[in-house]
Amino acid sequence: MPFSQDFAQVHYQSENGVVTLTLNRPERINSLTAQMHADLRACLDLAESQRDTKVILLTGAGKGFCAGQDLTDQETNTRDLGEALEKNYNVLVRRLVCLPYPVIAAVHGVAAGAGANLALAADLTIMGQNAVFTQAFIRIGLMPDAGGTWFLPHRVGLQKALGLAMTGEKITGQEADAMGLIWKAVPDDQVLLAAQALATQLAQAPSQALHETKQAMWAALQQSLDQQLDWERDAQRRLGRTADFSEGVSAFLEKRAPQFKGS
Ligand code: T3D
Repeated sequence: MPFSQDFAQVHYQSENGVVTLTLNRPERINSLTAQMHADLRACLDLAESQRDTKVILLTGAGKGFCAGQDLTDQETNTRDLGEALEKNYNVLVRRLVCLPYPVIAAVHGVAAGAGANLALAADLTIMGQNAVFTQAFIRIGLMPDAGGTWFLPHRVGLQKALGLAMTGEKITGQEADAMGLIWKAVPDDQVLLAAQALATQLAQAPSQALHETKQAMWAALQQSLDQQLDWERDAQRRLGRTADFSEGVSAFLEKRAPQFKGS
C-alpha cells in the first residue's frame, strides 16, 4: 500500500518497496538544519520499521538537491562545529552506509557542501548532466565534512579529490560521471525518473544479495584481497542457501523472469 507522511522538513513516501525521502526546504535549496536531520532520522526509523522497505531514494524539492548546512543558522559562527558533525552529519552518513538496502541519491540542480557529500554517501548517485556539484566548504573557510575527505579520494583519486576540495570548483554531472564520482549522469529533466526506475529495478532484485553486495563492497575499501576472498566465501555460502538463489537458477533454466521474495 502506498504511504506518505509529511515531516517538518522532509517528505516521506513509500510505494512498492521504494521509500522516497524528499528534502523539503526548497526556498533555501534544502539546506540542512537540526530539524531536517531529526526528520531524516525519524524517516529512516520509519523505513526500517516497515518490513517491505527495499530501497531508499533521496531527492530534494524545488530547484536543487541540497545546498549543505543552512548558513542562516544564527549560531553557525559560534557553535562547536565538531559537535554538530558528531550529532547530525556523522550519524546520518554512518547510517546510510550501514542500511541493509541500497540508497540512491537523485541530484538535480545543485549539490553543495555537505549536500554534495550526502549525495556521495548514497550507494548509487544519479545526477543531471548539467547539475552542479561543489565542495563549497573552502569558500567559507572550512574543509569537506560529512565524509567528503573519505568519499572523494576513494572515488576519484587524491589529485582530483584535493582539487575539488581546495578550489571548491563547480563541476557538472557530466564531469562527475566522467571522473567516476557518481554512478550516472542523465538528461536534467530525467533525474528523478531515472532514479525511480533504478529504485524499482533494485526493489525487485534479490534483497539479500543486494545487502551482501553492499556490505562486501564497503568493507573492501578497508580490506586486503585476502580478506575479501574470505568475506566472499562466507557471504556467498549464505546466499547459496536462500530461496532467491534457487528461484534465480530455476528461472534461468526455465527461461522465465525470476520472482524474488527476499528469502
Ligand atoms: O555548520 C556545521 O554544522 C558544519 C557543517 C558544514 C557543512 C556545510 O555544508 S558547509 C557548506 C555550506 N554550503 C554552502 O556554502 C553553499 C552555499 N550556497 C551556495 O553557494 C549557492 O546558494 C549554491 C551554489 C548552492 C546555489 O546557487 P544559486 O545561485 O543556484 O542559488 P542561490 O540564489 O544562491 O540560493 C537560493 C536561496 O537559497 C538564496 O536565498 P534568497 O537570497 O533567495 O533568500 C540563498 O541564500 C539560499 N541558500 C543557498 N544555500 C544556502 C542558502 N541558505 C542557507 N544556507 C545555505 N547553505
